[in-house]
Amino acid sequence: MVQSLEEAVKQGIRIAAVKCTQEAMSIDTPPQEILDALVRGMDDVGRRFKINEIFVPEMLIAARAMKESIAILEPVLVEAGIKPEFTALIGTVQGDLHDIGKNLVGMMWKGANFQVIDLGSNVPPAKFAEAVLAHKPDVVGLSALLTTTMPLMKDTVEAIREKVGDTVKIVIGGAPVTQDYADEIGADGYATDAASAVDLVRDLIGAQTG
Ligand code: B1M
Repeated sequence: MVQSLEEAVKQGIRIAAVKCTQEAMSIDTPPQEILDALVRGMDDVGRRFKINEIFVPEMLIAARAMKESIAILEPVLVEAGIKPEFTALIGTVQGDLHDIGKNLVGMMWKGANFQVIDLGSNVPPAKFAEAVLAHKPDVVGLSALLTTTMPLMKDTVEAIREKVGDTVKIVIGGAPVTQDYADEIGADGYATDAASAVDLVRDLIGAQTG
């Protein structure tokens, strides 16, 4: 059953994913096993996205299948005391309204079983810093799509470091952003796309969620 579930997520077949989740639950499959199948499915989606075998629409469709399955599974996960081990905070920096890439990164992180707190777009540095203090995430993701808003990434990194120093990993991404820029502003990492953002964060925080 969990194999069919994994396949349904890989193919982005929402109805099949939901049905498989319900069936797996009805025969008392351990919730962790069901969750692992969902994560494996999304991992495969990320892998194929990175090699341009699939594109943004397919990834969105697979993420939706995963999301609906998780929604059904959630009460059982809660009951079993299974919760994501890692928390990620994400947002698009101040002045920037582009959120499609940021949303994709958030979805892939959720697919990797991180708890994701999404601050939205046009997020001022101080708001990021306050949210880091409040939620104590393992990682913060900053997205920017405009050359004019890239400098806000630097301000945001500084605002976060001022509050919590190096205790949180900060990763950045977005079309105009580069690894050199990440190094320049003292971010811990840069990812070119949403699937690579999963690998990057797993490496940085040593998460064995895959
Ligand atoms: Co805007 N826009 N836009 N826009 N827009 C661009 C970015 C632009 C390249 C178009 C162009 O001129 N060719 C250009 C930027 C030029 C520049 O700065 N170099 C531009 C401009 C100029 C503007 C306005 C200034 C236009 C104007 O009003 N004069 C304005 C600015 C508004 C603002 O933000 N303050 C504006 C507005 C808009 C819309 C609101 C209309 C809309 C955004 C809707 C929304 O997001 N809700 C929009 C759109 C859709 C685009 C384009 C067409 C598409 C962006 C997108 O969503 N791509 C874009 C041109 C283009 O890219 N073809 C453009 C798909 C998305 C999946 O890719 O976001 O790159 P992307 O995310 C990727 C990676 O970058 C990475 O992963 C994702 C894929 O896996 N990634 C991360 C992203 N964030 C990451 C974070 C990570 C890791 C990886 O770690 C945390």
